[in-house]
Amino acid sequence: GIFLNKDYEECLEFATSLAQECGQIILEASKARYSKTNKIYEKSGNPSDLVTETDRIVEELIKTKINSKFPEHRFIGEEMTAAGHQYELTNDPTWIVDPIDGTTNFVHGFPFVAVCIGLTFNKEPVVGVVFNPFLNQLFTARKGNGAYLNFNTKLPLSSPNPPLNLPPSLSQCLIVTEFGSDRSPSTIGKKVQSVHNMISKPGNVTWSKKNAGLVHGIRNLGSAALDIMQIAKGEADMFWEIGCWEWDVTAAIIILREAGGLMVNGNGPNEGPVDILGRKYLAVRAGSPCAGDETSEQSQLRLVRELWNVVEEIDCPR
Ligand code: 2AM
Ligand code: CA
Ligand code: CA
Ligand code: CA
Repeated sequence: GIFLNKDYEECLEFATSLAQECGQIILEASKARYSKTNKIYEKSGNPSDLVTETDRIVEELIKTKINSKFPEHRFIGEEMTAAGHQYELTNDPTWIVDPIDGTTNFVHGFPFVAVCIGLTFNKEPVVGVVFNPFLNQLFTARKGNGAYLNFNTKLPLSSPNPPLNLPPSLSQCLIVTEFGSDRSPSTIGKKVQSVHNMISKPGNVTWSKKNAGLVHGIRNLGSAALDIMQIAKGEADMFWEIGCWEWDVTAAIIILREAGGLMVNGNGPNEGPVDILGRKYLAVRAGSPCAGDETSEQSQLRLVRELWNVVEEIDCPR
């Protein structure tokens, strides 16, 4: 059927309290993260691809609660997918969930961990909640209603005034990226090369004859969703990641968009809307145009093209 504004509102309220409940579970579990009750497993024997008991418990809780509240909605979660469950994204209302984004952080107590609950309708993200219980930061959005931090701080943090300018070029940008869990030499080699291209520019002579940087800096929080929240807040300029999945980005995309940010495909040239199942993502924050006759979106796209130019094309099948 159709989705009305009040339906989005009800879904967002439901997802928000569910995320808060899960956040409590995650916090409690992290206090016992090396105990026998919270086992840590390596997926396919890969020490950089972890899953814990808590990931599974939280996903199961979310799935159960969604099924009873919205029995006609579909559900996609990272851990059930890891267990071999097949699915396709349809036009039906579909909840796309990452019970713990930043599992490696969770295991170590590094406080950038989030539960992500997103809802798509007609394959587009329409409701999103990203909650970091360690820092007590709750990001929420529903389509057409803006994005908020902890209910009453509107995003980006500079809104409505003063409108932050977009950086005039890539060389003034703070970039957020991740290395992901795929450490195969070809993938990681291209990611490292891309980071190299972003961070230092051979022959850039503006600062010295050698040793000059290209961008202002690169950050890596260990949670793709929280990386994107930094863009939604306006505390970093661009996010680039190849290899994450729809549950990392669905909730984050609607929050980012409602905060005026742009999400496109991670490898160009394709300036159309991001392929949510495409595993390649590039986000730019909101901001006033940085050149006189440009719109904000034109300025954002100019930064996108600059970044596409310096990153490697990485093959990343589903
Ligand atoms: P996870 O903690 O839910 O597994 C850091 O690696 C970030 O990238 C996390 O958000 C992590 O999600 C996500 N991630 C996991 N596997 C990935 C992969 N193969 N490529 C890129 N990102 C991945
Ligand atoms: Ca994972
Ligand atoms: Ca994730
Ligand atoms: Ca996860």
